[in-house]
Amino acid sequence: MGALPASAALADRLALAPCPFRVADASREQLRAGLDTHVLACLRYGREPQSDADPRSVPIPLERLDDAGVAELWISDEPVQTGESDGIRYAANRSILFGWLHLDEAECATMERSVLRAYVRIDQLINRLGYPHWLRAWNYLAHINQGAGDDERYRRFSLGRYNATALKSAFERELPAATAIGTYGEGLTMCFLVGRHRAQQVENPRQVSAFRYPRQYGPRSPSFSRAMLQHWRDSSVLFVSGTASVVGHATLHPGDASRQFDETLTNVEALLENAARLSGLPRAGFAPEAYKLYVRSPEFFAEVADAARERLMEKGPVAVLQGDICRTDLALEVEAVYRWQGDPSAPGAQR
Ligand code: 3EB
Repeated sequence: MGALPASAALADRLALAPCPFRVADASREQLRAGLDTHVLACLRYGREPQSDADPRSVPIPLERLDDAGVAELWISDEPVQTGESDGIRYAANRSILFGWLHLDEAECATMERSVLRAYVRIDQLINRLGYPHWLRAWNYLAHINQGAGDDERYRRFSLGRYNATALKSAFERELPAATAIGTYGEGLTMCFLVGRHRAQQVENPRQVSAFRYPRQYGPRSPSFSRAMLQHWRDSSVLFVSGTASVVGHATLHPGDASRQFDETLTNVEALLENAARLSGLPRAGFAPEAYKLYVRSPEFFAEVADAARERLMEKGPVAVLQGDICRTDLALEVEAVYRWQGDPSAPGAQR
């Protein structure tokens, strides 16, 4: 899978639409007036996040440990159309759709079946509306580590998700970038971003693909890609999955948040380099547009705060959220949206 010659890649890019969204942090004041017509999604954080009737407003019960914004906005380049169908709320522009649904605790009692049905419902909706390609999924599951062995809620979630994705042909290449994090709330909130065009899967050479994890992590492997890369006319976007201190398939540095943080950023860098190699886009042109740092406890955040400030917060917006990571030996996890806009000084750059 070599990169296209630069001239062909440029010609292909000119045939694409401009990127139809950006990600931004929102303050409480910005949200008071209600959501603008261009907002695709508003992810509201907090121990008891506000919820309202707007289908784009998604309460995520995770405490925010930094003192920046209270919500993450996905902003469309044109007014969006909203809807609700089969319990799924969504907003779309001409090329992407953001949607979400909530399963309550009663539905989580039959997790495998409820998650399978939720994914099938989502697939039916996005196929009907014409946005069949998965880019990104977020799964916020209360009590994610509850239950022993294969009865753990996270493993039961993974089994339901696998059963849904394995229904599709060539499914391993179509898996979205994903996050699975434990919350203080109840039930499971699933958010997703899908598009009209297929994105490119990017795996991490330092890590076994999650969809190939061995049996010891559960009866079925977690169905997600390490990252997905989508090209637009003016820029390319790399959706980076939840990334932690996992090398090969093993957790490294259990109990040491600081070394886990270093290992995690090494993983993100390896992923970016692989995205650059696969696409032919110079690494130097990729810049972080939005970052999240999930930490299991405020104590772990205190251990990495200086490093996080220097290595992440000085380079772009970062939300720090307290939540449980899906393996109990992981202290933290990051996720990111990177945008490639070209770097005129880099060799091989096209713009
Ligand atoms: C890992 O590398 C860490 O099950 O959707 C990260 C991102 C992790 C997504 C998921 C799990 C998921 O395996 C855990």
